[in-house]
Amino acid sequence: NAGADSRTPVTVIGLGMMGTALAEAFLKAGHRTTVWNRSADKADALVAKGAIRAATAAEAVSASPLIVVCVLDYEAAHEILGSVGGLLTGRTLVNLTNGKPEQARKAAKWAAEQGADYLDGGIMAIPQMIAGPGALLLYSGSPGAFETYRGELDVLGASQYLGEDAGLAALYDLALLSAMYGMFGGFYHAVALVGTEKVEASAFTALVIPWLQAMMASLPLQAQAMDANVHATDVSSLYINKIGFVNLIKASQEQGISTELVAPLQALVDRAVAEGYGADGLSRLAGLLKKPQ
Ligand code: FVH
Repeated sequence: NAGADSRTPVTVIGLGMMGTALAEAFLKAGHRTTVWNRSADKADALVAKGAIRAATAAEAVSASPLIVVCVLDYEAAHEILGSVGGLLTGRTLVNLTNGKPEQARKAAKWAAEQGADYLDGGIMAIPQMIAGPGALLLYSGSPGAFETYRGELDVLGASQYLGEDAGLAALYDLALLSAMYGMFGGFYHAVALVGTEKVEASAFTALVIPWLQAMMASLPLQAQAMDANVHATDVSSLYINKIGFVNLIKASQEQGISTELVAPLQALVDRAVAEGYGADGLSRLAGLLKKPQ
C-alpha cells in the first residue's frame, strides 16, 4: 500500500532484548526494517516476521537513512560502527545505548566528523513496554534530526527532546535510573527485614505500594524547597530522621540482615546534622551531595 511505501526505511543494529523490541515496533508500524546483530541468529525471529537481515554492519548502515543502535555499551557501538563511519554520511544515527554524557558528546562529535546527524537517547522503558502507552524515550543532540524523524521515533514510545547538547539524554537517563535504584534498594531492604520474621514478600508488597505512593506525593514540595534552598520543615526534621536511622540500622543488625543498602543514606543524614542542618527537612540532603566529603 502507498502508506507503507512512503514510510522511512529503518535499520536497527543490536538485537538484544531491547534492540529486538525496537525492531519489532518498527516492523509492526510498517517500516522496512533492516537488522544486524553480532550473533546473527538473534535476527532469525525478526526475519521470520518480515525484517531484512543485513550480512554485515556496513550493509545494515547502507540500507536506511535512519539507523538505530542499541547495544551493550558505547565501546560495543564503536566496535560496530568505527570501521563503517564513512557510510554514515548523510544519514541519521540514533544511539539508544546506555552510557555517560561525556560518551554521548564524543559520539556526537564522531558522527559529525562522518557527516551524519546524531541523536543520543535514553530509553525509560523495559522491552515489553516499547510501542506501548507507558514508554518514554529521551533524546538530545541534533534538533534537525529530531524534527525530521519525530514520527518514526514516536513508534517506539513517547519522545521527549531535551536539547542540542547530546549528553543531556544520558544525564537524565542516569538520574532517573538512580531514582529507580533508590526505590528498589529501599524495597529490597524492607522485604529482607520483614522476611526475618517469615513475612512473605508478596504479602508485604501490598503495604509497600500505597506507602511509597503516599511518600511520592511529597516530591514536588521537596523539589520546591530544593529550588528555593529553603528547607524549614513542618513534616519531620533531620534530627528525627537521624534517630529513625539508628533504630533502622540497629534493628536490621539485631534481625541479622546486612545494612549495606541503607547505611549510605544514614551517613548522609548524620553528616547533615553534624554540619548544623538538624532542624531542616530531608530536602536538605540533595544539596549536600554537591559538596562530596
Ligand atoms: N533491557 C532493558 O530493560 C533496558 C532498558 C533501558 C535501556 N537499556 C539499554 O539498552 C542497551 C541494550 O540492552 P539489552 O537489554 O538489549 O541488552 P542485551 O540483551 O544484553 O543485548 C546486548 C546487545 O549488545 C550486543 N553486544 C554486546 N557486546 C558487543 C560487541 N562487543 N560488539 C557487538 N555487539 C555487542 C549484543 O550482541 P550479541 O551478544 O547478541 O552478539 C546484543 O545485541 C543497553 O545499553 C542497556 O543499558 C535496556
